[in-house]
Amino acid sequence: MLWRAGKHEFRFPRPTLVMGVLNVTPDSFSDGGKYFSLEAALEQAGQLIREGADILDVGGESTRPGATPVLIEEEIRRVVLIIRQLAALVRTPISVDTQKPEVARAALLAGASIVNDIAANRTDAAMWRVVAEFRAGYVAMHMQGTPQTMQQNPSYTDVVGEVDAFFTDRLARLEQAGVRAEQVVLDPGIGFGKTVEHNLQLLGALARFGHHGRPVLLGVSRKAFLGQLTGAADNPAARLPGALACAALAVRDGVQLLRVHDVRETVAAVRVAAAISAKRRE
Ligand code: HH2
Repeated sequence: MLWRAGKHEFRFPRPTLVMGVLNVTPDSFSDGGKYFSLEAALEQAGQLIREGADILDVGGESTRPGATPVLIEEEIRRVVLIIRQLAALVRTPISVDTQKPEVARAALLAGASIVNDIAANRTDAAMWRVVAEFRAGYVAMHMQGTPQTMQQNPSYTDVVGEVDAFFTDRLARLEQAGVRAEQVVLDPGIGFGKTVEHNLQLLGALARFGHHGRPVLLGVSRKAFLGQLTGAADNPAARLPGALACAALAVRDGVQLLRVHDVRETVAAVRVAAAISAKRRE
């Protein structure tokens, strides 16, 4: 399986790709404000790369439940400078975590190769035309509702079946908009319009999403459901052991990308899980 993302190409099977999160926001739920200045963001990017990140995911708008939306110009201002600098300094592929086609375009022009779209449940194709034009990689994430409404009353008849059907539908729509399947990565969107039970059902069914023939990305890092399961409810950083358990099981289930804040620890967990998976007997 091949994933094309601008000038980058990833061939699978290969070791799980670790996408390091670089939030240049004042209000992200887990690290808000820490990397808001250009200097701090560049320093953190270097750290993530040294720890083994394969991709850097730069985000200028928090997606936490109830977060305040950011204006286009402000989001562009937050992400473009850092992406331009990073693209000049490092070879690591850069992804932009945005819901806005205008921001995606500006980021791709600045040197990003991947658009990470938590709002792939969109109805209009403007974002997809940008992705098609730049031949960028595209992460199509499932979300029920919007970040403002998603946790109010998430409800599904069959969460796994509905997310799976969403992937089928998005691949078809993306193709209509000129985005090739080989550009696309699928993400079940853990915590985006989902209860703890929905998240667990999806995490238990990750292997099922492989039939689309596309890489699957998982983002569980520091998320609230881990706190609810382990009692680390008030401290996102204390959710790491839970996230590492998910990472190991995801590797076993064939997930190709992990989006994480704690790169060094995830790289180590992935390495052990992969070594065991390679010896598995069915
Ligand atoms: N989760 C978050 C943000 N972007 N993108 C994808 N594809 N998958 C995810 O699971 C995902 C994502 C939320 O985490 P974080 O970036 O730490 O927080 P915030 O949105 O508050 O900046």
